[in-house]
Amino acid sequence: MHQITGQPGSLPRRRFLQLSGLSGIGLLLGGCGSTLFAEKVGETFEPLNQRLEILLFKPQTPVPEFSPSAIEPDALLVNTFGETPRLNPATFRLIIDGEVNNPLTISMVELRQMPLTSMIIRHVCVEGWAAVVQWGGVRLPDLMRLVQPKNSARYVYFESADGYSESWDLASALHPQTLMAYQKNGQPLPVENGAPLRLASPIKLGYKQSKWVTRITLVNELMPSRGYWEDRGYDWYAGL
Ligand SMILES: Nc1nc2c(c(=O)[nH]1)N[C@H]1C(S)=C(S)[C@@H](COP(=O)(O)O)O[C@H]1N2
Ligand SMILES: [Mo]
Repeated sequence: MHQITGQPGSLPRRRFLQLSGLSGIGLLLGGCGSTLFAEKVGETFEPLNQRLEILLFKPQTPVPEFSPSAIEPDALLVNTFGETPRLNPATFRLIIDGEVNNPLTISMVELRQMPLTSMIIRHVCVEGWAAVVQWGGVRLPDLMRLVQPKNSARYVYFESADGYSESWDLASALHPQTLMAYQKNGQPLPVENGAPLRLASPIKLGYKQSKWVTRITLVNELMPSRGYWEDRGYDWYAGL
């Protein structure tokens, strides 16, 4: 996994400095109580409780990655339980809410301004196939630092535009290789693979990797529904 240096492009200088603060430089400007993304960035380094500090800052064991020559472009089979939703990336907003101090609504433009992480990992589906894939996107722990999970947060729900849902333990959501991906094999994420935004992580089975994620909700207890396949008898933790 490696972080690609942010591309300031046409961003105003102040904005770029705010966003680059996410990677730890700390050139941050204060927030003022709005739920807009721009106002939240400055609150990134508020102190968290110790358990969350450990999860966020003590590196969890990274999964070894593959070299670019190992990518298997044709091996990733599209696996969708129903209709493929077609979301407009220009109006798309990801909501992050629940047991957090700073609920957030964030656009694709803003997500692309955050540090881009690229990784080459193996995707494993329980139906008996696997594929080495490159994913590019925003680390979920970076988004978690923005929303500031409360002490009470234990689990994370992912809601998808096709009606799919998943729940994860907080530690797995905070793993450094858990991404909200918008690129696949160096290209924009195709719609059938979850555009504009999907989960990608080397530590969970394929059915945990929700596509078309529209909402991330932190909770203190699992709800009766723990996920689309889990409700049909599949393992909840589903670790690799
Ligand atoms: N929203 C949504 N996400 C989903 C699914 C789905 O049906 N809907 N299928 C899951 C399963 S079983 C797998 S193996 C992967 C497949 O991802 P791909 O279609 O990009 O290969 O997506 C997962 N995420
Ligand atoms: Mo799967």
